[in-house]
Amino acid sequence: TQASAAQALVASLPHNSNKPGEIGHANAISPPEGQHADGAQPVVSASTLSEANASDKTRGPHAPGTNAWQGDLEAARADASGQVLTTNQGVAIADNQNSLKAGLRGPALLEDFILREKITHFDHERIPERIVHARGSAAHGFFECYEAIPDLTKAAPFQAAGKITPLFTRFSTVAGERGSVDTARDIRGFAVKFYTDEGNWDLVGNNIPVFFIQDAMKFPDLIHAVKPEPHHGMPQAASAHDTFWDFVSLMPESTHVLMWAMSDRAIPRSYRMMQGFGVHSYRLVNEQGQSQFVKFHWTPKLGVHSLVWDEALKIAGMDPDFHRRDLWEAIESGQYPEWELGLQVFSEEQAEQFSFDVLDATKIVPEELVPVRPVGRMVLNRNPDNFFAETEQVAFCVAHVVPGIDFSNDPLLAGRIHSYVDTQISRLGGPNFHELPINAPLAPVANNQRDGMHRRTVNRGRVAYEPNSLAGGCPFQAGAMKGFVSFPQPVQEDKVRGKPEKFADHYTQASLFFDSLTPPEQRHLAAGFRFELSKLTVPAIRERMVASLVNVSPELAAAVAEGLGIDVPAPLPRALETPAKPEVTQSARLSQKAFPGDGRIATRQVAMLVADGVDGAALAAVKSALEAEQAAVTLIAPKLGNVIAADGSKLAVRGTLENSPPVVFDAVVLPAGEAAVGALSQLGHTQEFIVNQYRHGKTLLALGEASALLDQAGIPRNLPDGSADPGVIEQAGGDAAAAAKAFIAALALHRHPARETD
Ligand code: HDE
Repeated sequence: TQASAAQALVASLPHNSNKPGEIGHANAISPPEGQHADGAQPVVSASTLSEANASDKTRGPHAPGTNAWQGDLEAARADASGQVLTTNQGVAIADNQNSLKAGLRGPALLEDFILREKITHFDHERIPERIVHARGSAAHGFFECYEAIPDLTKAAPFQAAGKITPLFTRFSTVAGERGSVDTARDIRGFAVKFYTDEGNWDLVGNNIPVFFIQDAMKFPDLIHAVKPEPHHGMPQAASAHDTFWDFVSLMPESTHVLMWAMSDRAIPRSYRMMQGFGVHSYRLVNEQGQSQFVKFHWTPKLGVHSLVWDEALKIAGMDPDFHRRDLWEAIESGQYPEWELGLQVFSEEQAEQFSFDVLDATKIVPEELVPVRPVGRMVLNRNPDNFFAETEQVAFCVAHVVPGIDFSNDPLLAGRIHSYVDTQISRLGGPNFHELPINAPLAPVANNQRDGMHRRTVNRGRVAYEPNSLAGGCPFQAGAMKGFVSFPQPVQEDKVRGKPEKFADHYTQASLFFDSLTPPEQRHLAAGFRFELSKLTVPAIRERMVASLVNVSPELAAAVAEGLGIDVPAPLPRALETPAKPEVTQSARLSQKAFPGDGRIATRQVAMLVADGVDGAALAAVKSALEAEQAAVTLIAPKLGNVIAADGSKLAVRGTLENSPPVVFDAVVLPAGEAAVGALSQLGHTQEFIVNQYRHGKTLLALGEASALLDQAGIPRNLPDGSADPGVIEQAGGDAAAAAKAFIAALALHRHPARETD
């Protein structure tokens, strides 16, 4: 009874309805004073999926919203409900407030094993952070296959329509340390661990489809160049410094990814609103042993949307956890982010005809050449229970592939196959990291690997070798039908250190990207270069980089040079004077415009500025219209507490002008009501709020008298071309419902870049 009462309590709270399933969660939200109730039992929410198709190896169907790991994680979960405090040896602790002393004012005693155990454990709470991608956030979810594709691959997740494969996905920045800001200009990691029936498959990708270098040999150099400079440890989570630009300007193969990294792609609005790419060409292998190349694409249902740089800089100070919070809150509120997995599949013969080399990770395969075929979707529907145990200890390894997925000869990929397993051994303290609950596969594990640091498995019997007769020959080889067999690609050439010819074309696809962007995207990209290069202390590096840009686009180079106050230099010599003619010179799929999303405004953050005397009815009409669309509305006032509306009703305030800065909102509603507008107009914060919203291209709605606040902040109503700005909406005597409708339509556009004049 107690448990069901607790469940009812949690169900009534505005949280992810899957959450009550967690042991102890109900008590955690509201622990009865002085009481410790039993934990709530897991609750499985209603299912909409064809989970009957989940395989028996994944231990039965996983209803959406339940922990994929019901089996194994359940065993590892700890819950202290109803328990007394103990030492790690299970000895009950009588006093957790005072150390053992010889007399109340006397010296502490060495004998205090309880204090020593507690402090010793604390001293060792941290593990080394990831050398790259240290800062990240993750969530549980599932992959659902749209249709069986056995003709392409025998990989387990793709064998039946509706099949569910549980997964865990971690997003990250690359350069910053674990505690660095979320909104740095950087590539984002996009790593997915599929717990398939046939073992774990890790698809360790990024939100940008190309990389800085072509060969693993250069990776430590790249990372040493981008990390804080070693003499003074600055700057944190930023590529805007000499060593990074020194390196990349000497490595023209980086030019293509620099286009992406200086574009809006490197400052996503949300992890939920970015694409993911496997980057390398991989192989798909079917049951018959036939293989084709594949590039993996994740496309977000919410569309691809970005911040603007000025906003990203300000958010960094005001909410360094911006992306972490966004992901967490979306999942808690039941708005599960979703991506479609698409495959670009092409044969070896096709690849040979391309003007670029598919083994070169600095090149894309334009979608005009090979379209992306949707094969399934990923839904993230459950936040981790514990950041350290899951998000921090999860170990993604490029080497984790399953039958049906194989590698290409991409020389960058080859280095990665080695690196990830190696790094986990030091980061997670030994070779048994696969036993950590978050890393353990759902598929059974049986082998003769034994012992080592932190071994958890208690292997029985005296046999730890194969072949054996004493254990009946077990575990035995699976054979080619079931086991992993590498694709038998013929190899017959000289051992060399070098690169194929087409790798030397460093500019064609950089130009393709730039030329495929919309004018505002191009402006942002040029401004990205301008900002970063303006931070350099060595002018020669700046000039060398601009000289490289001349090869991409003289127009871009001129814009950047102008912004830096230098003349456009002569182009850098090209490694390949006459590159192959590209198949496409513009691609509609490179601009973010190609990914507007589903047109919904769910989870968009809307600020409503209020003060005493607001017109409560108008505000309520707009608020309920927004909430009907699942936007997140926050009432912001000069101070916390309640605001008294003109009709005497009370409105509860959730944020203040001081603690809720404009940059963390997608749009703002300014209230009607003479007294409220008068009060807000007296505050510098109000003007700053409105000006920031406007400058960052966001949607503004002025109800009733609030048009005066727009006037006071100097907000133009027209775009530079003279047409009306669709993102500045005034009720101006009209009805609130119509204003709300226009506001919602404008908010669905994400931003209004046509307004930008700086
Ligand atoms: Fe990584 N990378 N990387 N990388 N990478 C790591 O593994 C490495 C590369 C990527 O959320 C490390 O567990 C080498 C490309 C992601 O835990 C390390 C090379 C792509 C993550 C490592 C590359 C990535 C990592 C650091 C060049 C996109 C975070 C800690 C040969 C396709 C995964 C760790 C997570 C993490 C090495 C290049 C993506 C050291 C040697 C290309 C998303 O093993």
